Amino acid sequence: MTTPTSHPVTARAHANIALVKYWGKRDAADNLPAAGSLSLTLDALTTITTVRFDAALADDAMELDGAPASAAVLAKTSRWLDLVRAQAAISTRAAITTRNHFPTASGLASSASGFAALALAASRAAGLALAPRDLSILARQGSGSAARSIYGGFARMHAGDTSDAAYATAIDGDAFAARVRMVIAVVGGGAPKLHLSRDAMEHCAKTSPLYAGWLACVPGDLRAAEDAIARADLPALGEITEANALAMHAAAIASRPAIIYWQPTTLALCAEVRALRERGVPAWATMDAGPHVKVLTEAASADVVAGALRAIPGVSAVSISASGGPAVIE
Ligand code: 2P0
Repeated sequence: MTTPTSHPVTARAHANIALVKYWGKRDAADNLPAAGSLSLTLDALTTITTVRFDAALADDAMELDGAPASAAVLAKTSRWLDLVRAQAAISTRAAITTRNHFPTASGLASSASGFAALALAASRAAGLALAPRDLSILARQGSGSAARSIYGGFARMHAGDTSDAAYATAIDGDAFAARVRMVIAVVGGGAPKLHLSRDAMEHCAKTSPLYAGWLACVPGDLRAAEDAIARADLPALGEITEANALAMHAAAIASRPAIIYWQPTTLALCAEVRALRERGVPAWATMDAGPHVKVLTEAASADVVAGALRAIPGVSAVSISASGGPAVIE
């Protein structure tokens, strides 16, 4: 083991929204997903992270959005940095500075962009030059959804048979990705998550009578979503997106005790999205581990969708995001 001091390396990554959700693990220790997933990376949700390995440091240090990270976040990040140190055969501690540039009070999860930016910055700072597939594995070991944020546009997470096979790949569909937009409606002012998704997934897998049904529907949804992207068929992709999110939430809601991420405003937004469709506007809703609603639409309809969502009582902010690029060194 050596203890070199590195130059600081800064990386940028964007968050992604799953169109076919990741909900359940087959191995918590190595953070292996129970099934594949599929996402769209978004340009409006960005994390910028700087990492420097410093021989003078006795412990890892982390600043998050201008303040020292909590002990729990630092401990988790430090354990993850051990994976980078093992690959690079170094023992040096690291100083991390990370900042999220998300729409004001978005209340959106940042672990996807966070671990994607961290995987790129930390591996480079440690002297590693990892291929996207290996970066994706490293990001997954921090947070499952982060594996997909290594790529721009549409990305596909593969469950794989082993840890080395559980990575994401880019889906060829950049021209189609450039045509779509995600309209993000924030519900309830971005309150902290009711249930951490990591704990919620485990509870759902253990207690929900619908969990097996949820897992059984994922492979077909992945095939249908990939076929829709290959055909640049937005209505087909939208239908799968909305149906898959509802299946994930149905499994979560059936957990005992229940995991209910929705608020009344969430359902009012879903009803508005259906009403938009009935008027011929292409719009399909998806929800994650929180009450916010993200609406898949086309660029030409994004303003109409955003205006309709803004009018729903209980919505605190609405933003429009285009497809984002891959994780890059700044
Ligand atoms: C997703 N979610 O596919 C799904 C949909 C939440 C709902 O990925 O435990 O923070 O760190 O691997 O990636 C949130 O889970 O979970 C998530 P960990 P992560 O986007």
